[in-house]
Amino acid sequence: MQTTYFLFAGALVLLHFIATSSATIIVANNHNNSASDLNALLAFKATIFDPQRIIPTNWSTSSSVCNWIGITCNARHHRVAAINLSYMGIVGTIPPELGNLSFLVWLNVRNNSFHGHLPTELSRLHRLKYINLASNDFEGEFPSWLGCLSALWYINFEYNRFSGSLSGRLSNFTKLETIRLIYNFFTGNLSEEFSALPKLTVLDIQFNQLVGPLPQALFNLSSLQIIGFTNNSLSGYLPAHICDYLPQLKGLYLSLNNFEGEIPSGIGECSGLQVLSLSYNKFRGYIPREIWNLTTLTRLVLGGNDLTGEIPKVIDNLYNLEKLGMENTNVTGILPQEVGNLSKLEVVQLTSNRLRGPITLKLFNISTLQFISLSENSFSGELPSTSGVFLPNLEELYLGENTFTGAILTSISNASRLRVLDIGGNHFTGAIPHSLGNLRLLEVLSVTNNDFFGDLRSNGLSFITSLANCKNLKSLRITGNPLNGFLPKSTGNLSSSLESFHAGRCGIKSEIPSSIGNLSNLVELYFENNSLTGLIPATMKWFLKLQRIDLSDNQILGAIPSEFCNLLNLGELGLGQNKLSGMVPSCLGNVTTLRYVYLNSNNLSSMIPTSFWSLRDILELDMSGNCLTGSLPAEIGNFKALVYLNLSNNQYLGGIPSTIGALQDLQGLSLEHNKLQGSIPDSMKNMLQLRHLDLSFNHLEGVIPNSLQVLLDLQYFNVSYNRLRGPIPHGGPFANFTNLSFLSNEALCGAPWLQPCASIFEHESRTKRIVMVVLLTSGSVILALVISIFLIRLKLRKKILAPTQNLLPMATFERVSFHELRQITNGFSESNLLGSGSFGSVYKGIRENGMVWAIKVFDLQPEGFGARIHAQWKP
Ligand SMILES: *[C@@H]1O[C@H](CO)[C@@H](O)[C@H](O)[C@H]1NC(C)=O
Ligand SMILES: *[C@@H]1O[C@H](CO)[C@@H](O)[C@H](O)[C@H]1NC(C)=O
Ligand SMILES: *[C@@H]1O[C@H](CO)[C@@H](O)[C@H](O)[C@H]1NC(C)=O
Ligand SMILES: *[C@@H]1O[C@H](CO)[C@@H](O)[C@H](O)[C@H]1NC(C)=O
Ligand SMILES: *[C@@H]1O[C@H](CO)[C@@H](O)[C@H](O)[C@H]1NC(C)=O
Ligand SMILES: *[C@@H]1O[C@H](CO)[C@@H](O)[C@H](O)[C@H]1NC(C)=O
Ligand SMILES: *[C@@H]1O[C@H](CO)[C@@H](O)[C@H](O)[C@H]1NC(C)=O
Ligand SMILES: *[C@@H]1O[C@H](CO)[C@@H](O)[C@H](O)[C@H]1NC(C)=O
Ligand SMILES: *[C@@H]1O[C@H](CO)[C@@H](O)[C@H](O)[C@H]1NC(C)=O
Ligand SMILES: CC(=O)N[C@H]1CO[C@H](CO)[C@@H](O)[C@@H]1O
Repeated sequence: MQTTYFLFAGALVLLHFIATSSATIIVANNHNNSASDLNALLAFKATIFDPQRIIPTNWSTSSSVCNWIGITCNARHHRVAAINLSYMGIVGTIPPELGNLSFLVWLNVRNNSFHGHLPTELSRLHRLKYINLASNDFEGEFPSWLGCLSALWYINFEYNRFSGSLSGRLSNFTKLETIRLIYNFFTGNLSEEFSALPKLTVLDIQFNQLVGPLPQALFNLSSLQIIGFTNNSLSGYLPAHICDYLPQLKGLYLSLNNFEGEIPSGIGECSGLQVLSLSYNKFRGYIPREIWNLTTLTRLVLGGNDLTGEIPKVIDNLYNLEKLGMENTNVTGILPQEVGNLSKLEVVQLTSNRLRGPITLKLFNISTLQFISLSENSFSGELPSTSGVFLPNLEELYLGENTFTGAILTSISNASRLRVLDIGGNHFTGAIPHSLGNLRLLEVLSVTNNDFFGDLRSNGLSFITSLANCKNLKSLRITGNPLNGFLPKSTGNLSSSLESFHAGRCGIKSEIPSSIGNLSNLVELYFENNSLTGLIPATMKWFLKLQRIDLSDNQILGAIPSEFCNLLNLGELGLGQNKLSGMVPSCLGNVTTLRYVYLNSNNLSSMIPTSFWSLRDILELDMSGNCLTGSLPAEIGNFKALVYLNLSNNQYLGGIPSTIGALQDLQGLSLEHNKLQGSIPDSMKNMLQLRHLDLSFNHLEGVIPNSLQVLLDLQYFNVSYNRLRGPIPHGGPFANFTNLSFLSNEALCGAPWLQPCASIFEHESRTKRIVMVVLLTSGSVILALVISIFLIRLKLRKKILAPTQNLLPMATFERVSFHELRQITNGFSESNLLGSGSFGSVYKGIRENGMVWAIKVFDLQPEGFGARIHAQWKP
């Protein structure tokens, strides 16, 4: 970037400095003090670890410090004037003794591993003109004493870990020309900076964490050539007359901040501006017309703002332009053919705008172009027939997501440096030309979602053979074209560097050739939604880097090959909707990387091997629509990360294990159309993320646990066609479920469309309980005991015990139904539990009239019933 400015021949400048400083030494220093230089450098040597072992031997007291490597003395007085230890891989700190090098002019330790804080003793280096600490691990604040070093001309602290505020610290450098603080952690705002910097030329504080507006004083520093604040969090407006006092400005780098308002038209006064980089801010409004008069511009970078207007014909004023970056700016209109006059253009980035119309032939005549992206616009028409002919330097061409039509012209293969060709999401048609194979450097080819077509006779996939010439091909994407052909054997001759192969929805009607196993660097293979037949080739065992494979929705036969168990990077296995049969291979339990497994709608049979349930990190598992049998093992609770589980439409037997409640991230559970028995586990109340629960068409019995009312995210619930009984919960999500959720069960009750529950009330509780109700007034403990009801379901069934007279010290009775008690305690949920003891538990319930009740529930064995009551409640 701007580093090209001020690239002086370092050594020459150094000599110049040393020479000028030695001239002043004679006056300043009339006694020989080189002993202190030696001490200082020995102290420095002691803090340094030099992995190349140069300094420990070279910095020897047997020779003068002036002969030490990296040390330069001034000629007349043999005092240390310069230290240059750059690029030596040194680890160490700067010792305070270095402040004794009173004749030091030049300090360069660039690109080492120095760390720690800068000692304040360095403030004694009054002759220091140049300090370069770039690319180390220094930390601490920007030293306030640096302002005392009035001779400083150059400061470079970039790529360190300096932090804190710069406030008030960038002033009084009357000779400073360059300050580079890129890539540190400076924070705070700049409100008081920038006074007394009459010579400042380069101010570069890109990639820090500064906030607030740019201070006005900055725009008065008339020698400034470079202003760099890319990637901070600066905000506010740019001054209208931004350039009036910056006649020398060459580079304005303000991208990736929060600046707002309009881009000031005063920018047109910066007549020497070469780089204008304002992208990814919050600028709005029109692009000022004055910008198009900045004939010196080489880079115009405005992307990621919400700008209005069109790209004008006068863009060809900018005849020095090398980069035009206007992606995501919401500009409209057509791309004027004058763009084609910009004969130095290298990068045209216009992704994601509202540009339309055909693209001008002249764009394809700019031989300097390296990068073109017109993706995500509304460009249309056919590509000019000479596309590519005059683009010898083009490396990346993105035309995706437009409405281009016509064929890909063979002339494109003249763009012989092309590495990326992405024309996906258009209406290109015809055959995919074999001439693409001439693009020997091609790395990415995407033609997805077009109208390229073919048939079996011509084989629409035959171009694959020619792509064998592209030895660097990493990504081949042809998904979504009616190619209607077959995968040639030569598929295996594609570059072994191929990582990504997408050929879904292409109408492929063949087996997968076993030669595909040659593509040993594949990371993703997507062949979904074709008419693939035959077996999955065993050669896939060579895909040791494979992470995702999707062969779903084909007509693949045979067993799931155990070769998949070798693929220890596999995360996604999609084999659904095929004709696979046999067992799920038990070795699959070794592929612990699996996250997404879709084996649905095949003819898989037998049980899921137990080893499979050890895959603890699975997120989605769909084995629905097979002939799987056996019972759901308790280990299902191991799948703690599971978000989606579908085992519906199989032959599962037995109960739903209560461990299923451990799947606390599960959002979708489909177990419908099996032969599951037993009750719905109460533990399901812990599956708080659940949105979809389908248990229909099984043989489930018992009640719907009232505790499921806590599943507030539940949007779909279906327990139809089971043998459930008892009341349907009212609360939580159940308020929204209709009869369609509960069709055809044995004895459900309580919902508006069903019988009331009273008549079958005594059936409902399977636990044996006695319930006492204790009235609480707020703030007090138990004041009065008002025992209303005991509901006990004993072995002597169907008998509701009458309240036992001798247990009642006072007599204000109120009858409350068990149902209401359960409702006001949220089904005796844990959140309503006030306490529990040997006797049982006390729950809090709030009735409709606002009264708070404490409800005591005794855990009773039928035998001990009488005795326990007396023990507890004898007055
Ligand atoms: C400093 O040292 C580096 C690496 O040895 C060298 O490339 C560079 O020219 C030196 N600079 C000066 C000014 O001597
Ligand atoms: C130290 O290195 C310098 C420069 O390479 C060389 O001239 C000098 O002889 C070396 N001194 C010793 C003691 O190795
Ligand atoms: C200073 O002392 C050093 C060594 O002690 C000697 O080499 C040098 O010539 C002396 N310089 C002056 C100016 O006396
Ligand atoms: C050099 O610096 C150290 C530490 O800053 C100090 O103690 C010492 O007196 C100074 N002078 C000499 C001649 O070493
Ligand atoms: C800068 O110089 C002015 C005038 O000499 C002085 O008042 C001010 O304190 C100095 N600021 C700093 C930060 O040194
Ligand atoms: C651009 O420059 C031309 C020629 O110097 C001048 O006529 C025109 O007014 C300028 N346009 C703007 C917007 O400054
Ligand atoms: C683009 O501009 C149109 C009309 O000027 C406006 O309605 C739309 O919100 C803008 N889009 C964005 C993403 O700013
Ligand atoms: C899993 O891998 C281990 C060691 O790699 C092997 O011994 C074991 O048989 C494998 N398990 C299955 C089920 O294949
Ligand atoms: C019932 O459905 C409505 C509308 O879909 C929704 O806003 C509301 O939150 C739902 N209630 C419950 C308890 O899920
Ligand atoms: C330009 C240069 O040599 N940079 C090096 C700086 O040091 C790091 C290691 O700390 C190297 O990776 C860079 O190549």
